Amino acid sequence: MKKIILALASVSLMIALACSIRDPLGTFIDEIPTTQNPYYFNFETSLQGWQVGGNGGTAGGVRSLVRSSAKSKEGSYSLKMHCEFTDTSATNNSGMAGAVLSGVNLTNKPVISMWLWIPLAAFGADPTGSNPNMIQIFVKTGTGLSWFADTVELSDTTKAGIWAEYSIDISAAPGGTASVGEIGVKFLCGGGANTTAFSGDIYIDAVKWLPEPAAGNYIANYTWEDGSDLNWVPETWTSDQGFNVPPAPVNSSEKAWEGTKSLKCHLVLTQGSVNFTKGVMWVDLPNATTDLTNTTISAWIWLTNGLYSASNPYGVQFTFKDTAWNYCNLTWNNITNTSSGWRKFSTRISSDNFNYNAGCDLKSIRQVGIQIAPGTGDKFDGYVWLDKVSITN
Ligand SMILES: [Ca+2]
Ligand SMILES: [Ca+2]
Repeated sequence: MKKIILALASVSLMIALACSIRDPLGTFIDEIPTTQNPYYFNFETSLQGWQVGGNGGTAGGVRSLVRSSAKSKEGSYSLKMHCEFTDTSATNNSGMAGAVLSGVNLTNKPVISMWLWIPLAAFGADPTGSNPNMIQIFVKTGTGLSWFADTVELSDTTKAGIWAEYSIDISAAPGGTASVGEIGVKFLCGGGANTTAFSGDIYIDAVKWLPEPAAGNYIANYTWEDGSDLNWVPETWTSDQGFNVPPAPVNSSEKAWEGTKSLKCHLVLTQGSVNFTKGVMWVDLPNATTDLTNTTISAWIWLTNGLYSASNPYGVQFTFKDTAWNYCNLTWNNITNTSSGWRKFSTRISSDNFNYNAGCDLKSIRQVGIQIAPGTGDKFDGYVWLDKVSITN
């Protein structure tokens, strides 16, 4: 019975995949966070909506924003904010950059953290004097986009020229925390000896909403730090056995997103072949009747650039089997990495996000999987690593 269902699922899935490739439905971390996917900015593939001046604010001495591989806190890229605060004019002694958000609800996550790399030059000629330069982390909240900022005086030069974490608690934002419409960074010259303070680059990366889910909010959390495979196994059904190739998946210290270990998986894909249309890695949940409705699943996957295809993108999907072995897939996510590295995939587990569903009941799930499939005509033989696969509510 299980195999018949899977065979039907595979045929329908191939149709679904073909549609997905033409019309990607990706929910990426590297897109602007929405209420469905409130996570963070890592600048790995785009500016993620950040713009000079933010949403109608003063650009001032902030002259450009580009992705840069010169420095990164997480991944391979950061956002480089080029600044030229070179005189005392009102339009040039401060300036900002920000990202427009689509009313993200941070009611339960009122602390926003970001990492900034601020060069010593930005601290000005007199950092410990009476007019230090300043950095503001700001948000605009509520229907009126009310301004709220946390000001940091750039007087502690031990934080110059390194990645340092800056955060803002928006609990007291006048517009409330239920609808955050913008987040950004503002630089202000201090005046006095710091009036003509700074020409150079500030780097921004790893902008997150804190706190991360408490342990009690994890329905599942696979980090592979115990050295085992955590009972993750490859699918062995005919068309889906891309991961069912030697050597078997194994705990690995070669790469890790979190901690020192991950799961190394050999993957062979040949689109159109009988056996390697896609690969799926599965794990049995501790409870075979787990309710996953309106939870969030995320995974860090190390992807080689061999899995990048501009014309026929490879894709990643989360997949589930319910207590009765009915099968479903969530949103298809194109693999957009042009360089090898860790990439986070995160999707709200909801029937709204079905890419394919064979009657799967999200209220009673027994297995969770990650599947990778090629675009038309593509072939792959290589390794991927999984880490920090978690389901949270
Ligand atoms: Ca980054
Ligand atoms: Ca790990």
